[in-house]
Amino acid sequence: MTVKTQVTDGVLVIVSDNPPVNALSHAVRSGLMDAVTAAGSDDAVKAVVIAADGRTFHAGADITEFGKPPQSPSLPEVIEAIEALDKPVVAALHGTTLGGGLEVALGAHYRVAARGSKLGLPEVKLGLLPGAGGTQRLPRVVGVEAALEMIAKGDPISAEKAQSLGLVDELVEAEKLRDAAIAFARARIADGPRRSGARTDKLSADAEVFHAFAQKNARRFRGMDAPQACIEAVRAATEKPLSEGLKLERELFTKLMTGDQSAALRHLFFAERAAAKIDDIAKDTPRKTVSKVGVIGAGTMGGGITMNFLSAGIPVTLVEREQAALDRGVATIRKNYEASAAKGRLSQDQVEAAMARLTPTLDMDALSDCDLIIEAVFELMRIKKEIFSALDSIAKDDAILATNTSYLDVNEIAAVTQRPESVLGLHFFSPANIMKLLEIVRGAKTADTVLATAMDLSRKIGKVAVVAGVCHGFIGNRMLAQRQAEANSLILEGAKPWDVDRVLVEFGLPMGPFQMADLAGLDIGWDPDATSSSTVREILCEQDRRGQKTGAGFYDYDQNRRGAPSEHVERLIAEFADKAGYKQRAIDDQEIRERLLYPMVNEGAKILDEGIAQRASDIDVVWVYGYGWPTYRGGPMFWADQIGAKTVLDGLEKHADRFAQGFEISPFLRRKAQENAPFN
Ligand code: T1G
Repeated sequence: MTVKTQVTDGVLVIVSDNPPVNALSHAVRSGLMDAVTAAGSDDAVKAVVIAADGRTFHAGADITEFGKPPQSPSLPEVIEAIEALDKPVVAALHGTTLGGGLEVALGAHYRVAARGSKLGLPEVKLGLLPGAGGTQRLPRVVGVEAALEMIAKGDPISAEKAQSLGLVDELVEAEKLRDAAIAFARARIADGPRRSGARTDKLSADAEVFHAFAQKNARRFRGMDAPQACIEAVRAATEKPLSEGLKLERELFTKLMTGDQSAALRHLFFAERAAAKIDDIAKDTPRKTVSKVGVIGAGTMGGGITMNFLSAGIPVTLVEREQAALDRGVATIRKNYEASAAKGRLSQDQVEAAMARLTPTLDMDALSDCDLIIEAVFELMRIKKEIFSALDSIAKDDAILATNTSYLDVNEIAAVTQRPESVLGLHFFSPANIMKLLEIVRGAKTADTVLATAMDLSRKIGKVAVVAGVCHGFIGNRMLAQRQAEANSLILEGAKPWDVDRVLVEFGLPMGPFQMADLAGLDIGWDPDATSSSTVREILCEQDRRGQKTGAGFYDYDQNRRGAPSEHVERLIAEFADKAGYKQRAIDDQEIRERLLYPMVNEGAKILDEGIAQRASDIDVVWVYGYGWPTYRGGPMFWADQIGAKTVLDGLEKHADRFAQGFEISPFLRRKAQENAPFN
């Protein structure tokens, strides 16, 4: 029984129990509707409490029901019945009251919440808007500006904040919630219902508020349909009566629900959760305890990696070869923490607590009591092998040994140890303390317990982890290399670097390959002693145009590091191309887009075919969390499914004579095209 009821001294307590998150499935909606209807006609019932068992009050509509034929009662019907009841209804909120769950609570007349619980309307993160009255009732309760923030951004707020906004009437300790809600309901019998929908006292707002809000968040909302619809719906609450506002909300909701963007964002919701599952190892595979971590290398990556563990409460021993480098690394870690504190994201006590967990040392032997040791040194195989063979005699027997390599062969590194089963790759992305993605690289001999432990640990440090097999560049960088190769060819054939970048930015990526190269520095991997003007990039470095840091690279930069197209670079490329035998031509945006993105999809198909990635949605998670692929396009493989594998194949065949020597179309892609079948 998903919804149970019990009457206690005139108070009907309705309790849902639909694990894991009390999603408002058809069964729950029916149970709620039956209970509320019964309450209406039962004179013994003087008041109602709506509550839930398990870890949370309703965390929203059941997303797995989306796209399927609607089943009655709908959530708006249930909420209307709750609001219309002529007896006070109190919602008892714990855990994460989200989406349709908060809309149910807004349909209720009063809300009692557990301290430390959260409330929010995250529908916009699914490419939707609250579709069961949230856009009309929330502004009536918390005011227009607070409602805009909650609805158009979708971030949850604390119960404490909700009380300060008037959204929650009483805060209690979690263990006292149910009783407190019943007492609250009993005390409101005389007052009767207080309907959110009927309130107008908080609805006055200057029309400029909406324009200013959209302007202020333009960068964040770029390319997305849902935030604009959210703003329009909240505006309607200030201009229309409730019934008309609800009607517009429904229209906007239905339009978004049937759109590509919401399909992409819902795909990512489940893709992110699927990525955590490792298909071929048992769910109950034993996990190792990781209570102390070692990091070798205090550079940009080592420092960022270290912060993840310190912030998660795990002590870290940080090893460097020279004192100066060690001091620099520790100072950068403290500077990053201080910066977060300055922004109010951390208290000074939290900064000091994190720094107190850090043990900097020049002594590798200090790693002998670490449960996990992560090597984050220069990307040279020789150096990595030296470190791992040394670690083999230093690390304790059951320690996990990990390399942060971005490209190199993890099996070759593991082979220099007597314990390859304890070795894997943990490929963090820069800045490692911020980027959510973690590629967990599974070696040929990596033990299941080591893999399962790494996956659990990634959640603990706030990462979204994806398992990748061993190949050059794993999942993300291997596909990126295809795009980069085409970008370099396109500029020799006549496309301008700034046009190539513009096409990808218009597609939704934060920046293009040449802007990215200038940001990272064109001299990564460049050897001034061996340079020979063999590529455009080498020539730029030889001319000290090494990117933003030298004020010039592919672009010319002003003092605010704003880039502008460079006539000098345009001439330089044309001369280089001419010498290399290229006959430059005009290249349109469509060709640029197809030649940058289709080879990525093709490489993704190879990665799937080789079993380097467990599933296509993992590739999508890698690109969204590691490379800024626009969330509303779902990821490269989901995007390929939306346009069709046949379209990608036709595009690759159309440009085949342009691709680099040795470029091959994936047989797996051909099969998908022939079968007109999706990757996901
Ligand atoms: N529907 C169906 N399944 C859900 C679900 C939902 N709303 N939320 C979670 N799950 C599944 C999830 O797939 C996973 O399954 C398991 O529950 C545990 O989730 C009309 C239209 C609540 C904060 O967007 O943000 O209401 O992988 O691993 O980290 O306006 O889940 O185990 O098989 O994420 O503790 C709005 C979505 C819906 C909230 C818990 N609500 N959920 O996080 O566990 S739209 C949301 C979350 C809506 C109305 C509209 C999180 C969580 P499995 P988990 P967690």
